[in-house]
Amino acid sequence: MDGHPDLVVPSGSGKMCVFLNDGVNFGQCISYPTEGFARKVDVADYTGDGIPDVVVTNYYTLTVTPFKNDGKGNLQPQASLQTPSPAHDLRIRDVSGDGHADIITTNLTTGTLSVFLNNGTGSFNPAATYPIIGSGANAMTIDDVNGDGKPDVITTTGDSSDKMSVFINAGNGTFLAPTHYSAGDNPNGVDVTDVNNDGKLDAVVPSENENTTGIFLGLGDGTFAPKVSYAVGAYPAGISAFNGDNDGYQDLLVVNTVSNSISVLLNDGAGKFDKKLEVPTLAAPFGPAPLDFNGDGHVDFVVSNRDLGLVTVYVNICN
Ligand SMILES: [Ca+2]
Ligand SMILES: [Ca+2]
Ligand SMILES: [Ca+2]
Ligand SMILES: [Ca+2]
Repeated sequence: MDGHPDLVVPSGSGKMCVFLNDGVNFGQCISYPTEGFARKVDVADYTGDGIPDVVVTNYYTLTVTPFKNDGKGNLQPQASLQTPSPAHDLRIRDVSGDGHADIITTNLTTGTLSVFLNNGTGSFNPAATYPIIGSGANAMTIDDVNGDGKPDVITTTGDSSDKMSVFINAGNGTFLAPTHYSAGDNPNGVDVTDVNNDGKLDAVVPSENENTTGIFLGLGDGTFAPKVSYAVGAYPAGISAFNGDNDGYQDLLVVNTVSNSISVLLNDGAGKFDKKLEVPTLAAPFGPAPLDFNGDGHVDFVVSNRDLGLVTVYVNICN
């Protein structure tokens, strides 16, 4: 809690790492044991004391484990929660509107979404589970896409379903049946932002087998126009919107896991992305996570290099 964003990284077999940021550099990995293969983490205050906590997914044990922050920088594991199949993506977010952050997962092989509501004391009820489509549920993001103040869930499903799916929040932490959109061959990754500055949230989804990123313009009522696609590098497996050049328009970071590069798609201000930078990375990048880690007002970003066991920080030198 020193104002410098720290990093929490799942480290595969049996641990996650916390890297503390002194505003200039990150320290060494502070390691916490996890149940089996740690795949995904999210950081948010679910206990309600204002101090960020951590939740990690354990891929092979079909569990997620909440870690409570004791306020002294130590994370204390709490009882694990069961997912119907390996959790692929995870968010900590208050979807029920009671002020207590809930846990939401996408579950790969069952093609489902699980919502663990916070019971108000920082522990969680068993999941309500919703079918998505097919059997390859992967990425997720949460934002209010129909403007009613309730956060909605957007997922991608690869396998043979190849859909972006939108779950509108019905209130009280329950969701309507999803609406599906064709999202290219093996979509894996989704973010929501307003790319054309019309005040309506749009969705961006990379397609791993087409080496493209699709832009779905939002109509403001929770529905989306069919996608317009732009070429990126090989096997794009992650995306994040960010304002890279501080011009007020949302640019896109796409991590290309086979070409070992990041495509930076630059927004022309009208939601078109005909200009692109290709940034080489170390092997097999995953992520990305944007954050201003050195506090200079320019968004930096972090990717993990799975096969190397590394996390790489890219510092934005834009001025
Ligand atoms: Ca807390
Ligand atoms: Ca809640
Ligand atoms: Ca909503
Ligand atoms: Ca828009």
